[in-house]
Amino acid sequence: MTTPMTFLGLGAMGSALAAAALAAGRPSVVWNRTPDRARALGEHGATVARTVNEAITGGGPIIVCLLDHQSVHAVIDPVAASLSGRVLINLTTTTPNQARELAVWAVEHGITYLDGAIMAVPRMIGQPGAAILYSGSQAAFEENRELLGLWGHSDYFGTDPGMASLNDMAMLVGMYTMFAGFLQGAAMVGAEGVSATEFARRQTPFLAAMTGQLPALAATVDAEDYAGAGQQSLEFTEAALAALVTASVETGVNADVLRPVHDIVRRQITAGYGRQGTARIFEELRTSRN
Ligand code: FVH
Repeated sequence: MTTPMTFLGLGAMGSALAAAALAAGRPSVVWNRTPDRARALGEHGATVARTVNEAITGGGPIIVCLLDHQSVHAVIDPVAASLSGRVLINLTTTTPNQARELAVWAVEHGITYLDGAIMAVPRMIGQPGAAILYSGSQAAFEENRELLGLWGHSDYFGTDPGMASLNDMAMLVGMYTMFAGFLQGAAMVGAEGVSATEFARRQTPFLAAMTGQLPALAATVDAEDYAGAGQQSLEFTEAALAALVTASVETGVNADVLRPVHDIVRRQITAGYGRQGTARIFEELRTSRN
Protein backbone atom coordinates (compact mmCIF):
# COMPACT_ATOMS: atom_id res chain seq x y z
CA MET A 1 0.00 0.00 0.00
CA THR A 2 2.85 2.41 0.73
CA THR A 3 5.10 1.54 -2.22
CA PRO A 4 4.55 4.31 -4.76
CA MET A 5 3.11 3.20 -8.05
CA THR A 6 3.83 4.92 -11.34
CA PHE A 7 1.46 6.31 -13.95
CA LEU A 8 2.89 6.93 -17.41
CA GLY A 9 0.45 8.84 -19.63
CA LEU A 10 -2.00 11.36 -18.20
CA GLY A 11 -4.47 11.82 -21.00
CA ALA A 12 -8.17 11.68 -20.16
CA MET A 13 -8.00 8.00 -19.19
CA GLY A 14 -4.57 7.94 -17.54
CA SER A 15 -5.58 10.91 -15.37
CA ALA A 16 -8.83 9.19 -14.33
CA LEU A 17 -6.90 6.02 -13.33
CA ALA A 18 -4.34 8.00 -11.33
CA ALA A 19 -7.04 10.14 -9.69
CA ALA A 20 -8.86 7.01 -8.48
CA ALA A 21 -5.62 5.64 -6.98
CA LEU A 22 -4.89 8.97 -5.25
CA ALA A 23 -8.45 9.20 -3.93
CA ALA A 24 -7.92 5.79 -2.32
CA GLY A 25 -4.76 7.06 -0.64
CA ARG A 26 -2.31 5.17 -2.87
CA PRO A 27 0.99 7.05 -3.22
CA SER A 28 1.55 7.72 -6.90
CA VAL A 29 4.24 9.14 -9.13
CA VAL A 30 2.89 10.52 -12.39
CA TRP A 31 4.51 11.47 -15.69
CA ASN A 32 3.21 12.86 -18.94
CA ARG A 33 5.00 13.91 -22.13
CA THR A 34 3.27 17.30 -21.94
CA PRO A 35 3.97 18.28 -18.31
CA ASP A 36 0.95 20.61 -17.95
CA ARG A 37 -1.40 17.65 -17.87
CA ALA A 38 0.19 16.44 -14.61
CA ARG A 39 -0.55 19.63 -12.67
CA ALA A 40 -4.06 18.75 -11.43
CA LEU A 41 -2.89 15.37 -10.12
CA GLY A 42 0.05 17.07 -8.42
CA GLU A 43 -2.45 19.31 -6.60
CA HIS A 44 -4.21 16.13 -5.41
CA GLY A 45 -1.10 14.65 -3.87
CA ALA A 46 0.70 12.92 -6.74
CA THR A 47 4.45 13.26 -7.08
CA VAL A 48 5.03 14.75 -10.52
CA ALA A 49 8.11 13.33 -12.24
CA ARG A 50 9.97 15.32 -14.88
CA THR A 51 11.25 12.25 -16.72
CA VAL A 52 10.17 8.65 -17.23
CA ASN A 53 13.35 7.53 -15.45
CA GLU A 54 12.42 9.60 -12.42
CA ALA A 55 8.83 8.30 -12.53
CA ILE A 56 9.77 4.62 -12.32
CA THR A 57 11.93 4.81 -9.20
CA GLY A 58 8.99 4.10 -6.84
CA GLY A 59 9.08 0.29 -6.85
CA GLY A 60 5.31 -0.30 -7.24
CA PRO A 61 3.51 -1.37 -10.41
CA ILE A 62 3.93 0.79 -13.48
CA ILE A 63 0.61 1.66 -15.09
CA VAL A 64 0.87 2.71 -18.71
CA CYS A 65 -2.05 4.42 -20.44
CA LEU A 66 -0.89 6.05 -23.66
CA LEU A 67 -2.37 6.71 -27.05
CA ASP A 68 -1.38 3.48 -28.81
CA HIS A 69 1.14 0.66 -29.10
CA GLN A 70 3.77 2.87 -30.79
CA SER A 71 3.63 5.46 -28.02
CA VAL A 72 4.04 2.72 -25.39
CA HIS A 73 7.28 1.58 -27.03
CA ALA A 74 8.39 5.19 -27.45
CA VAL A 75 8.03 5.73 -23.68
CA ILE A 76 9.23 2.44 -22.19
CA ASP A 77 11.93 1.25 -24.61
CA PRO A 78 14.48 3.82 -23.42
CA VAL A 79 14.04 2.72 -19.77
CA ALA A 80 13.74 -1.04 -20.41
CA ALA A 81 16.87 -1.95 -18.47
CA SER A 82 15.61 -0.12 -15.36
CA LEU A 83 12.26 -1.94 -15.51
CA SER A 84 13.77 -5.37 -14.89
CA GLY A 85 12.00 -7.08 -11.96
CA ARG A 86 9.03 -4.69 -12.10
CA VAL A 87 5.36 -5.19 -12.91
CA LEU A 88 4.07 -3.38 -16.00
CA ILE A 89 0.30 -3.00 -16.35
CA ASN A 90 -0.48 -1.70 -19.82
CA LEU A 91 -3.99 -0.27 -20.19
CA THR A 92 -3.36 1.28 -23.60
CA THR A 93 -5.64 -0.01 -26.34
CA THR A 94 -3.65 -2.40 -28.54
CA THR A 95 -4.48 -5.23 -30.88
CA PRO A 96 -4.11 -8.79 -29.49
CA ASN A 97 -0.84 -9.31 -31.38
CA GLN A 98 0.54 -5.98 -30.20
CA ALA A 99 -0.21 -7.07 -26.62
CA ARG A 100 1.57 -10.38 -27.27
CA GLU A 101 4.54 -8.57 -28.78
CA LEU A 102 4.79 -6.36 -25.70
CA ALA A 103 4.61 -9.40 -23.43
CA VAL A 104 7.51 -11.02 -25.31
CA TRP A 105 9.43 -7.73 -25.10
CA ALA A 106 8.72 -7.66 -21.34
CA VAL A 107 9.99 -11.22 -20.79
CA GLU A 108 13.18 -10.35 -22.71
CA HIS A 109 13.75 -7.50 -20.25
CA GLY A 110 12.81 -9.40 -17.06
CA ILE A 111 9.54 -7.47 -16.68
CA THR A 112 6.26 -9.01 -15.47
CA TYR A 113 3.52 -8.01 -17.94
CA LEU A 114 -0.24 -7.66 -17.44
CA ASP A 115 -2.31 -6.35 -20.33
CA GLY A 116 -5.58 -4.55 -19.75
CA ALA A 117 -8.46 -3.37 -21.93
CA ILE A 118 -10.70 -0.70 -20.49
CA MET A 119 -14.43 -1.08 -21.11
CA ALA A 120 -15.38 2.38 -19.85
CA VAL A 121 -14.97 6.06 -20.55
CA PRO A 122 -12.86 8.18 -18.16
CA ARG A 123 -15.78 9.52 -16.08
CA MET A 124 -16.87 5.93 -15.34
CA ILE A 125 -13.55 4.95 -13.73
CA GLY A 126 -14.18 3.92 -10.13
CA GLN A 127 -17.94 3.97 -10.70
CA PRO A 128 -20.37 1.05 -11.02
CA GLY A 129 -20.48 -0.13 -14.62
CA ALA A 130 -16.76 0.30 -15.33
CA ALA A 131 -14.99 -2.92 -16.26
CA ILE A 132 -11.42 -3.72 -17.24
CA LEU A 133 -10.41 -6.96 -18.96
CA TYR A 134 -6.98 -8.39 -18.13
CA SER A 135 -4.71 -11.10 -19.48
CA GLY A 136 -1.07 -11.99 -19.06
CA SER A 137 0.71 -12.59 -15.77
CA GLN A 138 -1.69 -14.19 -13.29
CA ALA A 139 0.64 -13.30 -10.41
CA ALA A 140 0.54 -9.61 -11.39
CA PHE A 141 -3.25 -9.78 -11.62
CA GLU A 142 -3.64 -11.45 -8.19
CA GLU A 143 -1.07 -9.27 -6.42
CA ASN A 144 -2.72 -6.07 -7.66
CA ARG A 145 -6.40 -7.04 -7.28
CA GLU A 146 -7.02 -4.28 -4.76
CA LEU A 147 -5.57 -1.58 -7.01
CA LEU A 148 -7.39 -2.89 -10.09
CA GLY A 149 -10.63 -2.96 -8.10
CA LEU A 150 -10.36 0.81 -7.55
CA TRP A 151 -10.98 1.36 -11.27
CA GLY A 152 -13.87 -1.01 -11.90
CA HIS A 153 -14.83 -4.65 -12.13
CA SER A 154 -11.81 -6.78 -13.10
CA ASP A 155 -12.12 -9.76 -15.44
CA TYR A 156 -9.10 -12.03 -15.96
CA PHE A 157 -8.90 -13.92 -19.28
CA GLY A 158 -5.84 -16.07 -18.64
CA THR A 159 -2.14 -16.02 -19.34
CA ASP A 160 -2.29 -15.40 -23.11
CA PRO A 161 -1.64 -11.62 -23.06
CA GLY A 162 -3.69 -11.07 -26.22
CA MET A 163 -7.00 -12.32 -24.81
CA ALA A 164 -8.09 -9.15 -23.01
CA SER A 165 -7.54 -7.14 -26.16
CA LEU A 166 -9.26 -9.76 -28.32
CA ASN A 167 -12.39 -9.66 -26.15
CA ASP A 168 -12.27 -5.86 -26.03
CA MET A 169 -12.02 -5.56 -29.80
CA ALA A 170 -14.74 -8.15 -30.41
CA MET A 171 -17.10 -6.18 -28.20
CA LEU A 172 -16.21 -2.90 -29.87
CA VAL A 173 -17.14 -4.39 -33.25
CA GLY A 174 -20.69 -4.68 -31.92
CA MET A 175 -20.61 -1.17 -30.52
CA TYR A 176 -19.32 0.59 -33.64
CA THR A 177 -21.63 -1.23 -36.04
CA MET A 178 -24.56 -0.39 -33.76
CA PHE A 179 -23.55 3.29 -33.71
CA ALA A 180 -23.21 3.34 -37.51
CA GLY A 181 -26.60 1.64 -37.94
CA PHE A 182 -28.21 4.12 -35.59
CA LEU A 183 -26.72 7.03 -37.54
CA GLN A 184 -27.96 5.65 -40.85
CA GLY A 185 -31.46 5.37 -39.36
CA ALA A 186 -31.19 8.89 -37.98
CA ALA A 187 -30.23 10.15 -41.43
CA MET A 188 -33.25 8.38 -42.96
CA VAL A 189 -35.82 9.91 -40.61
CA GLY A 190 -33.82 13.14 -40.62
CA ALA A 191 -34.48 13.40 -44.36
CA GLU A 192 -38.16 13.77 -43.44
CA GLY A 193 -37.56 16.29 -40.67
CA VAL A 194 -37.41 13.99 -37.63
CA SER A 195 -34.63 15.00 -35.23
CA ALA A 196 -31.95 12.53 -34.22
CA THR A 197 -32.93 13.14 -30.60
CA GLU A 198 -36.50 12.07 -31.24
CA PHE A 199 -35.28 9.05 -33.21
CA ALA A 200 -32.93 8.06 -30.36
CA ARG A 201 -35.88 8.03 -27.95
CA ARG A 202 -37.49 5.29 -30.05
CA GLN A 203 -34.34 3.45 -31.12
CA THR A 204 -32.83 3.08 -27.64
CA PRO A 205 -35.48 0.81 -26.07
CA PHE A 206 -35.84 -1.12 -29.34
CA LEU A 207 -32.12 -1.93 -29.53
CA ALA A 208 -32.09 -2.79 -25.82
CA ALA A 209 -34.94 -5.26 -26.42
CA MET A 210 -33.14 -6.72 -29.45
CA THR A 211 -30.06 -7.58 -27.37
CA GLY A 212 -32.36 -10.19 -25.80
CA GLN A 213 -31.91 -12.16 -29.04
CA LEU A 214 -28.15 -12.56 -28.57
CA PRO A 215 -28.18 -15.64 -26.30
CA ALA A 216 -30.39 -17.53 -28.80
CA LEU A 217 -28.12 -16.53 -31.71
CA ALA A 218 -25.10 -17.64 -29.69
CA ALA A 219 -26.69 -20.99 -28.84
CA THR A 220 -27.41 -21.58 -32.56
CA VAL A 221 -23.82 -20.75 -33.50
CA ASP A 222 -22.31 -22.89 -30.73
CA ALA A 223 -24.51 -25.85 -31.68
CA GLU A 224 -24.03 -25.17 -35.44
CA ASP A 225 -27.77 -25.85 -35.61
CA TYR A 226 -28.76 -23.45 -38.39
CA ALA A 227 -31.52 -25.76 -39.66
CA GLY A 228 -33.30 -25.93 -36.29
CA ALA A 229 -36.90 -24.75 -35.85
CA GLY A 230 -37.93 -21.19 -35.03
CA GLN A 231 -35.09 -19.32 -36.73
CA GLN A 232 -35.53 -16.35 -39.05
CA SER A 233 -34.36 -17.68 -42.41
CA LEU A 234 -31.67 -16.07 -44.56
CA GLU A 235 -34.28 -15.64 -47.34
CA PHE A 236 -36.55 -13.70 -44.99
CA THR A 237 -33.64 -11.56 -43.80
CA GLU A 238 -32.51 -10.93 -47.38
CA ALA A 239 -35.94 -9.55 -48.29
CA ALA A 240 -35.91 -7.33 -45.20
CA LEU A 241 -32.41 -6.00 -45.93
CA ALA A 242 -33.28 -5.36 -49.59
CA ALA A 243 -36.24 -3.26 -48.42
CA LEU A 244 -34.04 -1.35 -45.95
CA VAL A 245 -31.43 -0.55 -48.62
CA THR A 246 -34.18 0.60 -51.01
CA ALA A 247 -35.85 2.75 -48.35
CA SER A 248 -32.52 4.32 -47.46
CA VAL A 249 -31.69 5.14 -51.09
CA GLU A 250 -35.21 6.52 -51.64
CA THR A 251 -34.68 9.00 -48.81
CA GLY A 252 -31.39 10.04 -50.39
CA VAL A 253 -29.37 8.41 -47.62
CA ASN A 254 -26.22 6.40 -48.30
CA ALA A 255 -26.80 2.71 -47.52
CA ASP A 256 -23.13 1.75 -47.29
CA VAL A 257 -23.45 0.62 -43.67
CA LEU A 258 -26.08 -1.95 -44.52
CA ARG A 259 -24.95 -3.16 -47.95
CA PRO A 260 -22.11 -5.41 -46.73
CA VAL A 261 -24.56 -7.23 -44.42
CA HIS A 262 -26.96 -7.67 -47.34
CA ASP A 263 -24.09 -9.03 -49.47
CA ILE A 264 -23.08 -11.54 -46.80
CA VAL A 265 -26.64 -12.83 -46.54
CA ARG A 266 -26.89 -13.10 -50.33
CA ARG A 267 -23.64 -15.08 -50.51
CA GLN A 268 -24.99 -17.62 -48.02
CA ILE A 269 -28.19 -17.93 -50.06
CA THR A 270 -26.15 -18.45 -53.24
CA ALA A 271 -24.23 -21.16 -51.39
CA GLY A 272 -27.55 -22.95 -50.87
CA TYR A 273 -28.47 -22.04 -47.29
CA GLY A 274 -31.46 -19.74 -47.92
CA ARG A 275 -33.88 -21.79 -45.80
CA GLN A 276 -31.46 -21.92 -42.87
CA GLY A 277 -31.22 -19.45 -40.00
CA THR A 278 -29.75 -15.95 -40.28
CA ALA A 279 -27.12 -16.84 -37.68
CA ARG A 280 -25.29 -18.46 -40.62
CA ILE A 281 -23.80 -14.96 -41.15
CA PHE A 282 -21.29 -16.25 -38.56
CA GLU A 283 -20.23 -19.06 -40.95
CA GLU A 284 -19.79 -16.61 -43.84
CA LEU A 285 -17.64 -14.34 -41.68
CA ARG A 286 -15.42 -17.00 -40.19
CA THR A 287 -14.71 -18.68 -43.51
CA SER A 288 -14.28 -15.55 -45.65
CA ARG A 289 -10.80 -14.32 -46.41
CA ASN A 290 -10.09 -10.59 -46.13
N1 FVH B 1 -10.93 7.86 -23.45
C1 FVH B 1 -11.69 6.80 -23.59
O1 FVH B 1 -12.90 6.88 -23.56
C2 FVH B 1 -11.09 5.45 -23.78
C3 FVH B 1 -11.92 4.29 -23.44
C4 FVH B 1 -11.32 2.94 -23.59
C5 FVH B 1 -9.84 2.86 -23.72
N2 FVH B 1 -9.15 4.04 -24.01
C6 FVH B 1 -7.74 3.93 -24.34
O2 FVH B 1 -6.93 4.52 -23.34
C7 FVH B 1 -5.74 5.01 -23.93
C8 FVH B 1 -5.55 6.46 -23.53
O3 FVH B 1 -6.70 7.18 -23.88
P1 FVH B 1 -6.93 8.67 -23.41
O4 FVH B 1 -8.39 8.91 -23.41
O5 FVH B 1 -6.19 8.94 -22.16
O6 FVH B 1 -6.26 9.46 -24.63
P2 FVH B 1 -5.67 10.94 -24.70
O7 FVH B 1 -6.42 11.83 -23.78
O8 FVH B 1 -5.63 11.30 -26.14
O9 FVH B 1 -4.19 10.80 -24.13
C9 FVH B 1 -3.17 10.17 -24.86
C10 FVH B 1 -1.94 10.08 -24.01
O10 FVH B 1 -0.87 9.47 -24.76
C11 FVH B 1 0.26 10.37 -24.72
N3 FVH B 1 1.07 10.18 -25.92
C12 FVH B 1 0.65 10.05 -27.20
N4 FVH B 1 1.69 9.84 -28.01
C13 FVH B 1 2.80 9.82 -27.24
C14 FVH B 1 4.18 9.63 -27.48
N5 FVH B 1 4.64 9.39 -28.72
N6 FVH B 1 5.03 9.69 -26.44
C15 FVH B 1 4.59 9.92 -25.18
N7 FVH B 1 3.28 10.10 -24.87
C16 FVH B 1 2.41 10.05 -25.89
C17 FVH B 1 -0.35 11.74 -24.60
O11 FVH B 1 0.63 12.62 -24.16
P3 FVH B 1 0.49 14.22 -24.44
O12 FVH B 1 -0.08 14.38 -25.82
O13 FVH B 1 -0.44 14.73 -23.38
O14 FVH B 1 1.86 14.74 -24.33
C18 FVH B 1 -1.44 11.46 -23.57
O15 FVH B 1 -0.89 11.32 -22.28
C19 FVH B 1 -5.88 4.84 -25.45
O16 FVH B 1 -5.18 3.71 -25.85
C20 FVH B 1 -7.37 4.65 -25.62
O17 FVH B 1 -7.69 3.89 -26.77
C21 FVH B 1 -9.65 5.34 -23.74
